[in-house]
Amino acid sequence: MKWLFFLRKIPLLIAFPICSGDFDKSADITAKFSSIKEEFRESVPHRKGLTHNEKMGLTGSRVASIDFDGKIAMQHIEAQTSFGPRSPQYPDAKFQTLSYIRSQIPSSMQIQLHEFNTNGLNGTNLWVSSRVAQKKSNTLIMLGTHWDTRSQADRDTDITQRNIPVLGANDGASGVAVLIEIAKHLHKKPPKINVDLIFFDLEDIGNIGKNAYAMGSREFVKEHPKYRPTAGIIIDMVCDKDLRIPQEYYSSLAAPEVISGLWESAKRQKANVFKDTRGGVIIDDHIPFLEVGIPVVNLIHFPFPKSWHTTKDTIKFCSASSLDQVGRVVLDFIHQYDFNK
Ligand code: 1BN
Ligand code: ZN
Repeated sequence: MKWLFFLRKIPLLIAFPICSGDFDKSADITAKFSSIKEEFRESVPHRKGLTHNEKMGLTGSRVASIDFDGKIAMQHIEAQTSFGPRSPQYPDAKFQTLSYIRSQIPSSMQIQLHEFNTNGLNGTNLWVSSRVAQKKSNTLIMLGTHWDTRSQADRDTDITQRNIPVLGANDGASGVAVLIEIAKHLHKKPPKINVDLIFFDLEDIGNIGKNAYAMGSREFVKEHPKYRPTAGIIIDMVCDKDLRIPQEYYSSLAAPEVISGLWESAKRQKANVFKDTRGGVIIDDHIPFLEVGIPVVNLIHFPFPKSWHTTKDTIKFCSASSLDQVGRVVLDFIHQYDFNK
């Protein structure tokens, strides 16, 4: 596919010079964890040659009432930001954040740490499996978000602030907050399909030094060549009071069925933060999956809010209602899958 070739060139096209960060202090935080040996997980074959409805297993008009609490999701943002920035130069905050996420995941779910080193940086992806339906369903949906934060507020209007790290209430903590609450919901109301939740590290260090965006998800895809979920959704920057989520460019092109399913869920859930318009070209954690043919959609606020990559990315601009809408739409999408499709 021609566009896939183009997609690989995008990081070069958007690259612009920014001072490199000081990552020499970055300690091996992941060494503090006992390394969990990764087990091979049964891969689910990617479904080809099916119609839109067959691929998505959508049944039409069943409207589930979805139990998702945006106010509790706000508390997860509060907790994460209380640890400080979660970028490579803050290993203690990173350790605390990983511990926090782990502590919030229901005990019925399995957790694996995927530790990696790329460009001289240590990273940890946290992989949660809620394979309740494992024996009954071949469908596996991957929900992902990044848990790291940007090491420099390089879009701050005040140039004296641009070396200060971003706190990442929206850009980092909001996606984690939604995934934690989704995990709790799935524990209480298990779906008929398998769901994985992956918290990616090192997403947000692109164009700082020689680093790229989405390094953690890229390492994950590279090191798990047999991991082939049916489809996936990446959630990023979803708490702003003026949240608007259009249909991200590459997601529309490469995962149109997932886009249609999500926007149908948005209609059912009356989630007006979802807009029926084409969004921007975003290099996020969905790209490494798209590159290997897995249809993954990026749900992201666009055009980016003013707080993006600035010192203003604090909980002050977040809203429980925005988190609530995103959580309900993703859960509606998951529960709409037909049994054993
Ligand atoms: C998302 C949040 N991203 C960074 N913070 C990805 C991105 C990459 C967005 C390039 C715009 C351009
Ligand atoms: Zn960012």
